[in-house]
Amino acid sequence: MRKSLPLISTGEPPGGGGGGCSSAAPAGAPAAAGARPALPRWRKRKLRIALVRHHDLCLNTRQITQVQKRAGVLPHLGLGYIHTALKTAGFHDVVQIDTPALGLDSEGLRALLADFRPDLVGVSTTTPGLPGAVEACRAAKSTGAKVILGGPHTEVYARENLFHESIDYVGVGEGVTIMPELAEALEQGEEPTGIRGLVSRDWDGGAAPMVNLEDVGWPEREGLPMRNYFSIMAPRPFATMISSRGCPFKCSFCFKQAVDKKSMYRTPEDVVGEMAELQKRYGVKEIMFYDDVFTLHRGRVREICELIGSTGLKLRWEAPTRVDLVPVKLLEAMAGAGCVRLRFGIEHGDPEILRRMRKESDIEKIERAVTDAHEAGIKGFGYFIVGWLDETREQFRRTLDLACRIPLDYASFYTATPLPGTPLHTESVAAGRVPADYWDRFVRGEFDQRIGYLVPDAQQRAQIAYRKFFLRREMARPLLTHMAQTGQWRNTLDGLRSLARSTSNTDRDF
Ligand code: B12
Ligand code: SF4
Repeated sequence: MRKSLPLISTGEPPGGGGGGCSSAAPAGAPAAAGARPALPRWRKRKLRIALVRHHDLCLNTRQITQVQKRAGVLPHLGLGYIHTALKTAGFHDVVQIDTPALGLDSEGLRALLADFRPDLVGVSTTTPGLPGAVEACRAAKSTGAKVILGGPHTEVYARENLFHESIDYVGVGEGVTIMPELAEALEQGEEPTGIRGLVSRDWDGGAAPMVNLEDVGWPEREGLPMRNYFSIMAPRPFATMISSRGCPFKCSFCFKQAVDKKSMYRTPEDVVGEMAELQKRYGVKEIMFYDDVFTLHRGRVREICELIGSTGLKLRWEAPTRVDLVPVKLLEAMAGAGCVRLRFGIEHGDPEILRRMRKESDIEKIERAVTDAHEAGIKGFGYFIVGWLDETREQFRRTLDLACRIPLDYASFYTATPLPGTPLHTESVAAGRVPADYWDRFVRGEFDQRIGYLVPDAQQRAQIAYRKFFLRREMARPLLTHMAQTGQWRNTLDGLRSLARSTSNTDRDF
């Protein structure tokens, strides 16, 4: 008898089904571009579908281990949206398997999949997370399911992933359209050709058309281990949301996706409605927005704040933004509506490197924005990048000075990582710092080593930056306030202890 899954997330009880559509799909069936009749609504779809995130093997992280380990386990909204789209299309026998949240390794994932016996498995990945995703695809294939890989990674590498035998299809772009169409084709026993955004060994459907997430509905969270998600930044339980997608800026380290060409915004009503629902249903105490730049459309943010005020919603929330998009009045409105923290993409303290990053900001704007937020009662979190191409120690020290000089309560110091398809990658290859074919070979699984740092001591610089920022006397009060407000005592203290323990004699050289 089939055991019930801890994270089964169904609109209907798991019914008979399970009949392995993969064997039902006739080889070489005629392409049915646009001609596939939709199944009648009343007919229950039998396909069993698993949506998986599995990234226990992330070589190319930009974060130091002490921080990576404690930062938290944050939900995957993309899979939640795909789940909703599948349900709307009538597919109810769907589970999301989020191995970081469940604490499962590859063996655990394999066992769970074997138990669920899916017909179709969709695995999501970033490029750095690919080794874990390929493991998940292998586990899925071992159950006899059809396997599709999707996520931001496939926007730069699509067909190349088919090098891995366990991957049948690659989804490029919107999973919310690709997955229901693929599921329907498999359900009907057809070859999935003609689907936009689907790439297989016989078909190349280019990229899927863009969708406004508001038209999909809210991401499915039912059945997810909501209490296992945590962030060192937030009180538990917390949740994540996305209120807009896309960013028109072109910072040279940032991986651009199709959605960046045309930003998409959800209406204030839809955003505030989801916030209220999260509080009511899951008792969440804080919401973390995953937007690229939350305040891109200031009028909309103002309306969100007004709506929060008029509905009487009392909830902490926080969001990412740029230093040039936070006028004082907006900051005041946000603070009044429950915004407790803004994450600023500051990146560097050296004007020359900021210019090379194509950041379109400057030190004065950075100081102004962080100070204004602080004065409005919003805590500042600064994202910084260390170890930029040819960054001198002097330039690195400017980042440290800036981070410690402005009223920031938090900071993260990523090591510069030339993601494929970015201008930073092109420049790093041209400068001879990384091999031109690293990512191509990484995608084929030829490496167990991360891409090279752009300055030899980048990792050490990141460590030093964390230590100097967080282990300062001036941080005692903000850290205590943070722990008292979020309850993140153990995690924060462990992190600080581990930073202190790693102090080395060479810190003095910086
Ligand atoms: C929130 C976030 C995180 C969160 C949560 C991760 C998550 N996947 O949800 C955390 C903090 C954990 C994180 C970590 C990292 N992240 Co991140 N993250 C984001 C961010 C800001 C938003 C993601 C999001 O929710 N988008 C909205 C949802 C709706 O979109 P989505 O998840 O992409 O899903 C859509 C499509 O991709 C597709 N899709 C997704 N999955 C699947 C699966 C199938 C089968 C199909 C068909 C389609 C499909 O359909 C969905 C909608 O229709 C993006 C930037 C961005 N704008 O996307 C960066 C981004 C994804 N992250 C990135 C990076 C580099 C990282 C890190 C490596 C950074 C680090 N610390 O070292 C790690 C890697 C984690 C890992 N091991 O894979 C890069 C990825 C670049 C790349 N080439 O892959 C991005 C694009 C940022 C950037 N612009 O450079 N990240
Ligand atoms: S780093 Fe931020 S501002 Fe720059 S392009 Fe990426 S999302 Fe936009």
